[in-house]
Amino acid sequence: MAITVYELLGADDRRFSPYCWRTRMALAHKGLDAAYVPCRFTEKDRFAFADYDRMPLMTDGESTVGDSWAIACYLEEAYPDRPSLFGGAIGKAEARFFNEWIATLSGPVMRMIVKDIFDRLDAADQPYFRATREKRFGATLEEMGARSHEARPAFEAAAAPLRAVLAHQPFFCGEAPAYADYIVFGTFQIARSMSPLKLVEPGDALYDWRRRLLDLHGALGRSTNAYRE
Ligand SMILES: N[C@@H](CCC(=O)N[C@@H](CS)C(=O)NCC(=O)O)C(=O)O
Repeated sequence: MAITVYELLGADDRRFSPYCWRTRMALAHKGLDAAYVPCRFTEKDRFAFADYDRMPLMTDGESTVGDSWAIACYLEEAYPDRPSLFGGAIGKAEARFFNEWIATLSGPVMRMIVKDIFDRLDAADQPYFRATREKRFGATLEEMGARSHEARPAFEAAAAPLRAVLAHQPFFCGEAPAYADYIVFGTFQIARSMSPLKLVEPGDALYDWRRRLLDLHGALGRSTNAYRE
């Protein structure tokens, strides 16, 4: 069966959606090939058949699945003989926690880089992004950019338990990476591909973890245009 994923596209072929990165890594973890259809915010008509207006959206034969968590659950059920994304029911329940908790980390990251994202979108997408994000944040993108440093303490507070875990094990899922790692990785990928801001520096356990994630699956994470290692 052929798998197709509709994923978000920025300028210069940047694949920057944190949710789409979760799906990319999940498919690679399962060893499944997929055809990727890059879509800008203003090109959602490409998947109008789906009655779903977000990315990632995946089709697999007759199945159409939207939402990165739903896709991960689908892949785990549809391809049980491939490497597991969750490692069983307990791991799935814990990954679900990560799926909700990640907003604690990604919220501050978005506040730090939202203007940078705007700057690296295709011009056709910028008016839509400005209108929707200024409404969401209740501030102009320029105001958000000028105050980006104010979100740093919230990012560091969210990063603290992640660093504490990495003092004991190389991945959030233990000795080997799995879906909870990919959830966190997506947030680092949007920053890495769309902003010059350094979220983590060498010497930080999170930097080393991110490097391990970037090396995975044939260095899939490095396949997008980005600012740095
Ligand atoms: N809960 C969804 C969220 C997906 C989502 O919000 N994707 C963004 C891209 S990062 C999107 O498609 N946004 C479309 C828009 O803002 O119009 C998931 O986990 O996949």
